[in-house]
Amino acid sequence: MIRKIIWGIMFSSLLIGTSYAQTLAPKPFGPVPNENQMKWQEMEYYSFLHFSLNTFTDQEWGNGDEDVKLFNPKDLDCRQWARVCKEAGMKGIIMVVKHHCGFCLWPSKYTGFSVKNSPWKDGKGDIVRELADACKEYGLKLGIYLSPWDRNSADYGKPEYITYFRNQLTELLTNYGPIFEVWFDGANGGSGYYGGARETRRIDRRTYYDWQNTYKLIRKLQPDIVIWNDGGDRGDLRWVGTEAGYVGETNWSLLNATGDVPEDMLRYGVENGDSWVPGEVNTSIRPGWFYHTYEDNRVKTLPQLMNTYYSSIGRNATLLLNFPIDTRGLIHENDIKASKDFAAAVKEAFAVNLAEKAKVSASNVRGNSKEFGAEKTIDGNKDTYWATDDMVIKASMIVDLGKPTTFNRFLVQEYIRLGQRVKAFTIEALVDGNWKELAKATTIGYKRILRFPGVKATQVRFTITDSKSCPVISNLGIYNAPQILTAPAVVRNKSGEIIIIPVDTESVVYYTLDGSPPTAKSKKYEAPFQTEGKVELQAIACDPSSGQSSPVSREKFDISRKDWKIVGLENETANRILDGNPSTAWHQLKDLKMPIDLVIDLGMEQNLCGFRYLPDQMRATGYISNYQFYVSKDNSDWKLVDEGEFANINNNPEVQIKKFAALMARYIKLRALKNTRGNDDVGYAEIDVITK
Ligand code: FUL
Repeated sequence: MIRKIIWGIMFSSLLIGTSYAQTLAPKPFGPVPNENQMKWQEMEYYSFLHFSLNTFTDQEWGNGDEDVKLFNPKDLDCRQWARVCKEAGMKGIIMVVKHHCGFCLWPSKYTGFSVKNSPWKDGKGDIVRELADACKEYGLKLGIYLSPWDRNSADYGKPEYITYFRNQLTELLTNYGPIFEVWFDGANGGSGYYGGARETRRIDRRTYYDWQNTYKLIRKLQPDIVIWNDGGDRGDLRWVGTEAGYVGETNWSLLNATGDVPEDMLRYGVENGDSWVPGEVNTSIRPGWFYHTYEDNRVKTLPQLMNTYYSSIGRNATLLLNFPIDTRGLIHENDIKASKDFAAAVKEAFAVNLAEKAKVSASNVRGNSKEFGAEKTIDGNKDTYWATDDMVIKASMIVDLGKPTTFNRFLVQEYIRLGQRVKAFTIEALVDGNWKELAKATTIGYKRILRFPGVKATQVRFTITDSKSCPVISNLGIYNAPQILTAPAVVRNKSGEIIIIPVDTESVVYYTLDGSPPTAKSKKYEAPFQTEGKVELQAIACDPSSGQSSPVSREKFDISRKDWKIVGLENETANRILDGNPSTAWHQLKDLKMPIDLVIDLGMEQNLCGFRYLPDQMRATGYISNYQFYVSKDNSDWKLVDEGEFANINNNPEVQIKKFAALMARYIKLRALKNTRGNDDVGYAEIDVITK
């Protein structure tokens, strides 16, 4: 009997032993992405297209009373849009089919404020249809931006509008094939035309739209969709809290399903959040979202776009890059060139994975099983991974490149289907027999790319120093990306002196003042120099060793501000408004109440035809949203020459340029009527005028 028992024990432990040989995969940890979020994340890069009546009125936000007859793009070509996006390496397009003004790019049954009453194609056109066809032809996915705020609709603010909104969504989600993403912007409620009422309508962002029922409708009509929502109930994706083109270095794909989401949380996610809500970085290739001719020379440069790439896709987010469609109905040539150069530079940077043929080893491998070995990070298969034993949350991997190799980029991916786990890691290189730290970072997520100065080494060590649970790493890459020179910054101070600042100390700066493109044969910049009157400056930074040059910095300065004085203020720091330095700002005194004026004496009469206002670039406060602009010859008899809103200044605090009919005056007055936060803080980084 006893023998039988002993045999029994031995036999069953043999069985256990065999089942142990087959190591179990780690269990999911915390929230994980659903299939739609997974497919979306793998798209990585796709475009936004902004096009509306705004394009023809040169505005960022329309009021809802614009004349539909203005909408007449003569050369509209959705195939060009799709081709450009495809060639830029994008995987899809999100079209703004209705912006805040309410104008619809498709002939909606539910409103007359659409293409059907415009001269374009005699009112028979449908841009959403043409774009859906073009996307299909080019193998791109289609998404839509439908603004919840509608400054045209008479019903906005009433329950009837929700029916209207859902009717429009239903049209869009049933008639145009598969839609991969739907985008509900957070700008909501305020002044507008509202069917002629011309008033201010406020709504409660949390309750008005009854999002949960709208979500049900969306998921019924398009089961494979992801929902982006910044205005109310949490969707599948989150805004990252800025339109400047980056997400936090620490970026958890998690949020809590309920409760407020301060901007910080948008930027970084919530480490122990209860829902999978990954970040999407949305930014425009130009300062504005809509097309303005005056931005033709302000298309982002290659270094700026590369920075955006590393600060979005390189930080566990996707990149949604906007092209404004111009008045012809096309993506502008400058934007095409920028997006192509960007695609080529990304391709070049990641063309050769130096780790691909390396010998890899790990400090711990789950169950010592080949299935979870370090090799799985370089096998080119996104569904295999290196994992450690359950209790091991610190581990390292050594990548032996076989010979001294120069590199400056490290790429790593977690197998996020099992959750986002890593909290901290380091990269080191074995230099002269010692481990030298190259970079230290926090989260990884779907993809993390680190940049560091080039180093030559044979061995690289990747150490996970902290993780929520055993790390699960699916991919690893080491690259040597070519150097990209950055255009120098140019400022003109109050006394008219021009200062050119290259990004690094090695490069040499050359410039021109006659509108011609600078080369290494142009004038060399040695020290700040004095200028008077209007100046057009172009500058480049050159690397003397490679002969390479940066993109061109172009700045047009108007009259010098040498003799300007801020009227009625002894405060020296107020002169920051005129110092030409965008990083310094001045805010009005605390006890003032709106409306708050700023009066400047230009020293002599000038032929004025516009002004520029740059809000505080360092602190997100005191942004003027509604203004009046006055001019005077004598500081007593004032003439109102312009008034309105600085649309979207809250999310995109770029320089605001306003023009008016030219007239002679010596004094200017910028009157702040409201700021974006509804308080009495008014700040300025720079104020300038435009003269004829
Ligand atoms: C913002 C909007 O108000 C802008 O006009 C733009 O559409 C951008 C993508 O979202 O919040």
